[in-house]
Amino acid sequence: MNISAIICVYNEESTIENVVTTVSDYFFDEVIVVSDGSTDKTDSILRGINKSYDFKYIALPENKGKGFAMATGVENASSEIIVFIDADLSNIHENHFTNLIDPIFNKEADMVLGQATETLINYSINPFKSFTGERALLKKDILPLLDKIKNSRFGVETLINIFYQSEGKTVKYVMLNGLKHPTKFDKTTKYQAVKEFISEGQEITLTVFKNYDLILKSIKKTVMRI
Ligand SMILES: Nc1nc2c(ncn2[C@@H]2O[C@H](COP(=O)(O)OP(=O)(O)O)[C@@H](O)[C@H]2O)c(=O)[nH]1
Ligand SMILES: [Mg+2]
Repeated sequence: MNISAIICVYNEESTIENVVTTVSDYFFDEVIVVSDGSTDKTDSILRGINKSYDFKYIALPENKGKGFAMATGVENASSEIIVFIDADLSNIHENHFTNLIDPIFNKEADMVLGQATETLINYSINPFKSFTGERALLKKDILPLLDKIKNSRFGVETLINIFYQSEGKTVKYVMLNGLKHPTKFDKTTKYQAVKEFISEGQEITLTVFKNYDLILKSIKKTVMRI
């Protein structure tokens, strides 16, 4: 089975080069980078490294949200397996990719969610762990969800998670040792970070309301199992 890596980026000029070159050096069959209307140096950095690194670069003319960027990546992907990787990571290493892919290859899981160990919140108590940007899955499984993903903005991870639950699919968590994922408070001012948390929370809540049918379906599945 072939593997496409998809990196969605919005204004990550300090980390994008290292993430894209590390991903491109790994033996993915295809690497797709989607810039979501970035306005900082991200775009010029990507055009520069695209001369020596072989990846498909898609620059969306305006910011349409994380979900739209992810869906655009999937529409342009030619492999059966998709690995999403956020653009704001540091200490990223080849082992992290192997950890994400192995359970899919070995048919142990339908979707693998990676947990960066170097974050503010300890993994075992992190209520946001299913919102991770590092995930591996089969393209055929999310194709039916693409239209919804496009409009979900930051609700995208919640949407994919509840869809997998409603379909009764197996989800596995893997630790990505040493990987550093900054919080919004590391990336921007306190005021802006709080603002982003609130709007992200609203987008996630909206996703839950809009997809209540999926939640009911997964509750039914769980109840039938008991
Ligand atoms: N903030 C933001 N990030 C986006 C957008 N589109 C793509 N991304 C990328 O999605 C990833 C996650 O975004 P981030 O703001 O770090 O969210 P968090 O990890 O949930 O705190 C990063 O790699 C961003 O560059 C967008 O519209 N807004
Ligand atoms: Mg982030």
